[in-house]
Amino acid sequence: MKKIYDIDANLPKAVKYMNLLLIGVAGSGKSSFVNSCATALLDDGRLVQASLAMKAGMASATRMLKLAPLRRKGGDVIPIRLFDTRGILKEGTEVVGKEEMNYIIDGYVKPNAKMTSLSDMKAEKKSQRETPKIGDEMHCVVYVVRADKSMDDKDPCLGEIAGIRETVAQRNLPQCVLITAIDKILPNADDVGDMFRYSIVQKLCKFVSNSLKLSPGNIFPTANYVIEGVPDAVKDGISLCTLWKIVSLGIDYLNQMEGIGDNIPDDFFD
Ligand SMILES: Nc1nc2c(ncn2[C@@H]2O[C@H](COP(=O)(O)OP(=O)(O)O)[C@@H](O)[C@H]2O)c(=O)[nH]1
Ligand SMILES: [Mg+2]
Repeated sequence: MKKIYDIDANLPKAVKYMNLLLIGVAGSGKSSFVNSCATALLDDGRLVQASLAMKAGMASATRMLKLAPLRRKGGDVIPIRLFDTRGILKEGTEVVGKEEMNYIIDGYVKPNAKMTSLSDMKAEKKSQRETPKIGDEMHCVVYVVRADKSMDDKDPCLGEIAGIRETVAQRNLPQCVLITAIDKILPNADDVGDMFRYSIVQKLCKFVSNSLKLSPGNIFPTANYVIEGVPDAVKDGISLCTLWKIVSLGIDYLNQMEGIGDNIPDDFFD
């Protein structure tokens, strides 16, 4: 928790907020992840509904580049912006195309702007930035999939993600996968605190890593709070660990971009 509270110290001067983009189909657990992080960070003995979660199976209510603040204990806003996007799949068709995604990643779209087609978004001048800077760009792309959805080679979600993955990889932007609802695939949901010990979890991570050609170190199994739940140390811990892993990818990326933090002597490559 302290590491996340102290994130300011890890951000380059030009970057006021770390921008993390959550991408996933409706019902994959994006809003729940935002809420889980908000709950753990605020640490106020109650579930925070920062981003309204919706029932599985309902059409995506998220038609915007949704953003809600994460607050530390006491209420101050933490400089991490977790953007919650409209699902990438809707009845088998891509609703946010690669061009739109690139436009968002480049920082042209302001928080809480409507997500439509590229031309419509460009026409909506009020919700656009004309010349986005590094602080407006996304610093990590996070794909969100569910552990309990049939994750095999034919899974359309993975197919869609694989398509975007290429685009993101070309930009050297870090990308990772959040596998939510791990509690649903464990023999006993109460064992989420020990999820890494289960071979079913290890196998799933390996499968996702292989099929998306992403490093196993960038696959993060997690379990979110569900609406009926109450805060507990285990879920708080899982949410904060997962958030920290994502934030770390963003920090590494920014340090690389700014050329700081590497401390390589001038003659090293001579
Ligand atoms: N058991 C369980 N349910 C989850 C988890 N994450 C999300 N859900 C449920 O899945 C449904 C969809 O989640 P939501 O966050 O609205 O998905 P979104 O459309 O991607 O924002 C809701 O009913 C959540 O309560 C999880 O980690 N475990
Ligand atoms: Mg949502």
